[in-house]
Amino acid sequence: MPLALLPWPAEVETRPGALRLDITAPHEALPLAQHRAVDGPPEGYRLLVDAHGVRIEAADDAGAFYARHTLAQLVGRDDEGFFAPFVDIRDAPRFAYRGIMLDVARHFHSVATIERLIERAAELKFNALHLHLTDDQAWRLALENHPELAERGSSTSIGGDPGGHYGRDDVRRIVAHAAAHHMTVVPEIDLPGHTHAVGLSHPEFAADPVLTPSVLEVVEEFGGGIPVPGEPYTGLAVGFSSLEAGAAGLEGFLREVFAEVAGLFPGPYLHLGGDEALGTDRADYRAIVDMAVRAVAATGRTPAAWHEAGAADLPEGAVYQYWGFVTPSEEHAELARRALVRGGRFVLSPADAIYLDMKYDADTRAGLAWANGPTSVRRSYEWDPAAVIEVPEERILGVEAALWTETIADEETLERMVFPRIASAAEAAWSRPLGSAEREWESFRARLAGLGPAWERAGIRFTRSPEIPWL
Ligand code: TNX
Repeated sequence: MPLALLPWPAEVETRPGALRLDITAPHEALPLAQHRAVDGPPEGYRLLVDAHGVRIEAADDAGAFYARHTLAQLVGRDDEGFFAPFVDIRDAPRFAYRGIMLDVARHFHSVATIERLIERAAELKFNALHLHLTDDQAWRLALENHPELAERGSSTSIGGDPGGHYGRDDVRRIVAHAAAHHMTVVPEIDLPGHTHAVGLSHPEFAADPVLTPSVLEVVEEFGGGIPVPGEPYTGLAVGFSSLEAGAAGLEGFLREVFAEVAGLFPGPYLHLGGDEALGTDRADYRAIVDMAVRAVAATGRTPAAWHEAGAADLPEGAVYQYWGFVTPSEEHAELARRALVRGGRFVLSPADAIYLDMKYDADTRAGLAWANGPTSVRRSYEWDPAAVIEVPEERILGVEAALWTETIADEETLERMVFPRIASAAEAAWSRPLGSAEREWESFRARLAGLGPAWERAGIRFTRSPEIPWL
């Protein structure tokens, strides 16, 4: 019998026969499993289904959690009711970091939407939620030591859509919900570019907008007007804003911000952005990123940044998130090399594969296409994390799919962009390298089709891409 397992486990042995389950819905299979703690790899598990019942062995709670989700995916139904096929599965992730990023700055998304995203990503064995909390269009995090940032900086979204921000209780809810699903939250405060919204309450820290030809081109194509200091920006140009490296008090401000962010988010990483700072000169870029790195160091956390921060001086062990293409341009390859020499670790988010805001095809209503788009499900799947930039596999911390929300204002659109391509990222992050046994396109598209009914039952409005033989 074909198994719709996703991501595909390390070892699967099927046997003839099935265990009848006395349940009325597939997810009820979850509590039925017994869990025994054993030695083994972090987040790994063994799932045994035979005539005696279901047995789960795992080294930690996350492993047992993933075993139960694998079991839920195995459950089938026939005339006599629900059953689980006899299997012996041994499984553990290829990479320790398996992330999904949500941009809540370009469009605000509610706590309830974020909670549902956490639940659905966790089912696919993701363990990190990266929240892009600040950008030119908004500052979405209410801070006690700097309430003015969110008060003045979160009133709108792109296109003048409704704004919003997260208070302390919202953050606590998100962090707790993530933890209950074995996910950590990585907060991002983006700098030195993407900071127009900071200038709404702190004009003293904001450099004048730099209106490069590419900025003006985006204004021409998408509207939204030219950014005006002191006024909320509702267009989708990037690269025009910058913090002012020489501004008095900037370093102290960044320390206060990162200190409070660290208090709100207990995870190991603080993301300081560093991307697309096209309006910041190189010396200023390094100076400001250095300040942010010192601010993060003071919290005891590990700095994470987009890979352009290879041009700055991040400490050994810092995490660089690579967003270039699967085949890097020389410029991006060089930045990655510099990060490697500095002892960096990498999270791979190749934009032409797993930027979930790229259109699927020319007919996709929402989405952008700049990253070699449109991006078919097949293209989102057929790449391997170890074959993108030249780094040894042990320096690859993991993989992260990113959902930018310039064109994504509501939860239905979010779901249509995230599902099904999130499944491609799940396999890149968890399963063995591309080309091994089931980690290839034909197997994937059949298994993905098998997951469709479960997504439907869960009310997920996924894109029924014609590349997948949906049931
Ligand atoms: C690039 S690549 C961005 C974002 C945009 C996104 C849209 C990178 C780190 N930044 O600012 O939202 O493209 O696809």
